[in-house]
Amino acid sequence: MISTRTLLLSIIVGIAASAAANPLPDCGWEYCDDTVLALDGPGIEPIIASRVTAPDPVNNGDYSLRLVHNAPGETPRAHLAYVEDLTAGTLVVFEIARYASDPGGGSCRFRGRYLPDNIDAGGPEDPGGSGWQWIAYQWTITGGHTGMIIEVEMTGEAGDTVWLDDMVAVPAGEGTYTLTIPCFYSVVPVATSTLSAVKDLFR
Ligand SMILES: [Ca+2]
Repeated sequence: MISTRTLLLSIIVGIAASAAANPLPDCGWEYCDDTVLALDGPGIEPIIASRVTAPDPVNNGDYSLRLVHNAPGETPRAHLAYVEDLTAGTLVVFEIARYASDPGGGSCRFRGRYLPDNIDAGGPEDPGGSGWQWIAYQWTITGGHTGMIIEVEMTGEAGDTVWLDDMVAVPAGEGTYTLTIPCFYSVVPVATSTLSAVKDLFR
């Protein structure tokens, strides 16, 4: 069995070569087969992650990410973004569109974990409900931390399904950071990567 850490590192190496052509983050699950960076939970596939198209719900473009809870009695997690080389005081801006077909069927919540010590940084409350909903949150990097993992926890029952699209995960302000999201790995100059510029890439 491949450990979560090994899987994460393998995927980073695998997508690094394709990053040079795109200087800004793209998180709409449009351009490659990557789904999430890694999974965390019991068994080989605690969440079944798939890149899907219609008739699955898609908020923008042709594809979205479908996550199916596959760990009975547990709360499995999928890592969505990985930001490094940050300094204290930096804001990490996160936005994502989330879809459930019925109010209780897509129970999940988005969480941050400070790096390198993997400390829970909290996150937005799950809005619940059905259809597409927009979630936005900001974390502040505090002293001693240099980065963040952003993940989604599936908090309901096995078989629950949630669809995600249009993810933004970007530090705000001047500086340089290392961002890893599905399909993208690069050092990004923050000054030229405003939030609106990132959004324009995939909406
Ligand atoms: Ca999309």
